Amino acid sequence: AAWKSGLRGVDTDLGAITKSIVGHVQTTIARRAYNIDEEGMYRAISYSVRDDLIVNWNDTQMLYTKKSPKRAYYLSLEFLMGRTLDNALLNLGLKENYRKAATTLGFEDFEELVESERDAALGNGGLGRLAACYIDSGTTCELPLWGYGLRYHYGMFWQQISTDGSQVEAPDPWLNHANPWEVHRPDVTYLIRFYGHAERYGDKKAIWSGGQEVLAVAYDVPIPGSYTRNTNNLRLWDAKPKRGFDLNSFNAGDYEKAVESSNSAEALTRVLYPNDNHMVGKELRLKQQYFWVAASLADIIRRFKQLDEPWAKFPEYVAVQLNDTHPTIAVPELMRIFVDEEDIPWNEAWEITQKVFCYTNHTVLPEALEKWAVPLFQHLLPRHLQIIFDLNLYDRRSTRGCVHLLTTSNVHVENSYKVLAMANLAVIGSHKVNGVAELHSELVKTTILKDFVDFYPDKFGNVTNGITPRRWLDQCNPGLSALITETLGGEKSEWLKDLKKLQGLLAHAKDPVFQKKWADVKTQNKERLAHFIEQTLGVKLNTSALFDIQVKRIHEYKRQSMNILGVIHRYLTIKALSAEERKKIVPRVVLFGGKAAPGYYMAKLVIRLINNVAKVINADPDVQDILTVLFVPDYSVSLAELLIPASDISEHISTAGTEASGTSNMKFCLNGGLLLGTVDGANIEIAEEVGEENVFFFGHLTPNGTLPTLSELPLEVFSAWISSAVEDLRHNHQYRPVPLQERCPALAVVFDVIAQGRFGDGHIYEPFLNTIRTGDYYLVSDDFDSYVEAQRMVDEAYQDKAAWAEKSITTTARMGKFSSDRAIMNYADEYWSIEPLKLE
Ligand code: DL6
Repeated sequence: AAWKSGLRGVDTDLGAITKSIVGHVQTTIARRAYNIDEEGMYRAISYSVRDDLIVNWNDTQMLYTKKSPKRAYYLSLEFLMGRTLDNALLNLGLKENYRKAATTLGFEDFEELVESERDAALGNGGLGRLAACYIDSGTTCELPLWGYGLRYHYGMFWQQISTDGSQVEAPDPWLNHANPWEVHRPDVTYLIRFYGHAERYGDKKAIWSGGQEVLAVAYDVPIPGSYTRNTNNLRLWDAKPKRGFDLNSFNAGDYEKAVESSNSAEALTRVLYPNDNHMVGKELRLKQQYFWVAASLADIIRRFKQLDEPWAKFPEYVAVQLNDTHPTIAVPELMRIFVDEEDIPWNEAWEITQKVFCYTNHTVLPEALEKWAVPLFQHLLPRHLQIIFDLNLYDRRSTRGCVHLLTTSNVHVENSYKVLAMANLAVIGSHKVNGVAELHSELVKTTILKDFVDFYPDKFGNVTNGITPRRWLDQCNPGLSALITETLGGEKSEWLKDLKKLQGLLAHAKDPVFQKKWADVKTQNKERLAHFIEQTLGVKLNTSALFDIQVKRIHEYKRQSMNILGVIHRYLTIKALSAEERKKIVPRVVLFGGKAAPGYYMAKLVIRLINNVAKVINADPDVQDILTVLFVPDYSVSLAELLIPASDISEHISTAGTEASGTSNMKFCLNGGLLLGTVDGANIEIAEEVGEENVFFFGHLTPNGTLPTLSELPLEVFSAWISSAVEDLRHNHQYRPVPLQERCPALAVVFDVIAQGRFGDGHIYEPFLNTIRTGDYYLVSDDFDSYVEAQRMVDEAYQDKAAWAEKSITTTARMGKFSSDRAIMNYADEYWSIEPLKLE
């Protein structure tokens, strides 16, 4: 407890906190204390907490300046932070004091205040939330780690569901109310150039001039660690016009033209592209990428120059992590700065550049791989294209022509044009490349980047993803957190900072008294969720039912389709039973959540089907309290915090070889939910840790319903087997098609029911049904029978309450590996070579 009081920079007793809140009410937000509303109180409290963070933040930055450690910079186009206040209070150990202070000031329901905060939804899904977990863990592990991203004015869209069940997108103007968690830094700005022309001279040098210039302005978000005073920084860039408006047009009375350029500058950071695992080749997106990367590198270089060290030492002070290929333009940009601006000879510049970057790949899906058309790139970044061409020649010589940065688009042969394969550029520009789970890292090497492996075998590695147990257990599941601390003894911080300590729960897994307490927490979490759902959607849930949850982006490869088709199958099965037989059924609540990219027709059709199936099932008295189905709109980090602790089973059912890792699988299991999944991504490692007997695996590619133990089947063999088995199945669907009726009779019955209009006009769903009838790229018909069988096994297992509780406790107890503290230390040691630096 010492760090909470004595070591802190700010007075944190109750009186001081109350005074600081009232001070902010009166000055920062200019209101009177006796007529402040909830929104104002939330802001005043946040400013007060921020004061505390900023004291720590300043001290940490001063320490870094004084000691000049090597630092790592995490470049991510997405940081899906969610809410901040609760997280900051828990990390600072001040939640109870602030709760009391708020009560003193007349705000009895502190949780309501906390929940009034809007999510910072600056990300699409797994990749952005991973960045947020890593930035939390980096600080908690006291690493000198900064994040760099963009300050989008509109985050991930607000999802609404129309009366016909379809997704409707609305903007999310999250900055409309001032954001207390950022510090505007007009003193930190850089000028960023686009377009123009590049003239070569000398040896591989050039002058880039003309075009458009835009200002990048910094906004800093302090990132607190848990049980430490260390506070890191997330620097987000916003775009501003270089000049307010064009004076000539203004003087000539053409006001529209006068503000045109300032509008175009500000449009840069206006909105996050809402695509997950799908590349969109839009100029504005490329502009966003360069703007962010150029500002971040300029900032890093300015800091390095203050050290007055030779350039050769740059990699001894700087490591840059490329989060997917989005920041890959950093490679030619650093070369441009070195060669054109700093006069460093090309070969030396290239050597330094490669030592700075590491690249994480997050997907092997072809449609997600970034490829930029050369003409577009040439137009926007003419100098960078020259550098890439030079690198291409250079690298092709050293790899005897086997790897190439340029490939030909295969849209139509007659229309073919060259594209830049950004993953290839990221590989040659980095000294380390990793995937995000063991199977995925192997697939990266055997599929999309296989040409590089022969030349750079030592570059490739794996860092399995992780999640922060602070947000994903302590914060979202306070009941379970308290029970764990009480059971393990000692301070909460001990297991929160060393998650392997959860293994101490294993000794209690069979204890009926402990099992009862464990199950009670789950029931309370279900009740909390049921209350929210009744309030917001007006549907009552049976909290003694098995809660089965699938929440993630809606994507064909994630196969929400199979889940809803399975639900229909279950419904038809129950309907065929007598009233007596129905009483024996294990009641289920099936919850879906997730957003579809606005242009993703098939994913949106699946949302519509889910909603319309839910409507019919929930209105049918025959299945009342036995089966309830719901699509929870506008899935977000905050909603995840409510849903995850309430699950008995969660579904992670991607086609084998398609989900790089998944991280929600880790969150559910950490909260004692059991996993129903395919042999894919991190599911495999979760099963290895928690024991195969505690997960429900299924799928055509899961021989005999069990995981081919990796020790028996080496990973290379396993990954090769998965890829070729998937390919064979697809090939057969394409060239030796068998009618659905024969392939999977149970599924054919479900299709007939949909087509006959049981869930609204059947024609609407024909395009979706046809993707499975013919082609079935995601192998739904191949896996459906074993999915239904796995669900039957879930029902059976759930009936034995003691055995289920034991499975649940064992699962939580063995999830220690999946802390993002482990993952970030793995990056720190093996990729960045940075060390913790503690603020005393
Ligand atoms: O690594 C974080 C996360 C994985 O857990 C998911 O399995 C994977 O689909 C996701 N990948 C992307 C790639 N998109 N892009 N660009 O979001 O990364």
